[in-house]
Amino acid sequence: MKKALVVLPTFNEAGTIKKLIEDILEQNKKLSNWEVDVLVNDSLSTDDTAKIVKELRKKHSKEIYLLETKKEGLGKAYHQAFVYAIEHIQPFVIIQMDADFSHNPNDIPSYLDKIAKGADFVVGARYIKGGSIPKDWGIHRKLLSVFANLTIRLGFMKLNIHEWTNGYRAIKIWLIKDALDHIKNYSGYVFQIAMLDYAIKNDAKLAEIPNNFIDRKYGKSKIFVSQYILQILAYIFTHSSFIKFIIVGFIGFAVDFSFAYLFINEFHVTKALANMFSAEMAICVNFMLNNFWSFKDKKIAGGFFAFLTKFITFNFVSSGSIIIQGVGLSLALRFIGDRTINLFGVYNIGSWIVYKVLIIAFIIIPYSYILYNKVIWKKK
Ligand SMILES: Nc1nc2c(ncn2[C@@H]2O[C@H](COP(=O)(O)OP(=O)(O)OP(=O)(O)O)[C@@H](O)[C@H]2O)c(=O)[nH]1
Ligand SMILES: [Mg+2]
Repeated sequence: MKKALVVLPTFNEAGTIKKLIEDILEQNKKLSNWEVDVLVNDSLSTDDTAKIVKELRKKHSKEIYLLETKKEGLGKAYHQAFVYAIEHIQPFVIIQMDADFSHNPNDIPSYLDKIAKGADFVVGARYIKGGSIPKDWGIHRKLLSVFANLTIRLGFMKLNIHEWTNGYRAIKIWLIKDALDHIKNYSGYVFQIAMLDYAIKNDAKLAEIPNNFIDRKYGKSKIFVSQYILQILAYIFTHSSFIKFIIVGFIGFAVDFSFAYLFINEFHVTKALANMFSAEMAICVNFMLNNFWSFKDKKIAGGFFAFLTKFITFNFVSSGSIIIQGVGLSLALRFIGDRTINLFGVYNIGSWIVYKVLIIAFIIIPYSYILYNKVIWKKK
């Protein structure tokens, strides 16, 4: 028998907690290889949540655990529960679940099934086939949820992961142990994103299963939306190699133009030669910034020669993007046309500028990002 521990963070969930714990423990009847226990971390609810849990413990002292902590946010509550579970309960897997019945306890066996089949981290996904968000959610709530997930997916350029924010998950204890140091910095709801990001970066085996999120019927939501949005954006900005790669791209562009300008106007070098110099300067700057910042988790190791080999390869990849731009632009000019486009009735720009921007956005960025990840900064 392996132990699965369902962690329920609670703040004023007296309307649901009794039935929820009973429904969770009921799952034991369906499971022959698992023992399912419950750990409630109650952050000093002002209603009867803790009292109800204590009452239930009289009958189920071995299956129900209760922690009572100060209210310091969802992430903090999970962190405290994880530390307690590791020290005192030692389950094989932890299931995270909201205590307001938004997550159906009858789904627990499906999560455990995925874990038994080898997944380290199972996410209940609302945005895949078979999953859903509540129909009766207001439009702003729907938009917030959809856009938050989309922003994170694009921000991390991880298109195969469809759900980042839902809190119905099963995670193997070894992964939680490893992640403790990382997630302790995120005390709010953004902890969910930090936990999944850590799992991806550490090559955990992920699985998504459809989740039908049910709107809460009792109690109040604790989410503070504007703070949550800011925390999400800050997290992506500080942890996404894709965003950093884009910023480095802009810096490279600025370096290229500034040096070309300087060589041509100050040092009177010929235009072609000046542009070759400036392009190489930009390549050097991009390589260093990507190595020591964007992809610093995968920094080139193996000494000077490994570094030099990668630098030369990087030059080839960069030359590839120059060639793609040249060929793409001449094809577009030839087949779509070379004309002047009037913007907002004010500016006239050559159509080549539009082509160039589109080629960079839809060909050069994916081309470089994929090759950087697959060739230059490969995972060890
Ligand atoms: N212990 C503890 N639990 C919390 C805290 N904040 C939220 N929770 C619990 O975390 C779970 C999710 O919080 P909710 O307020 O339901 O957030 P949500 O599900 O995103 O929002 P709704 O759809 O409005 O319910 C619930 O079980 C809450 O009681 C906290 O600071 N401490
Ligand atoms: Mg909820």
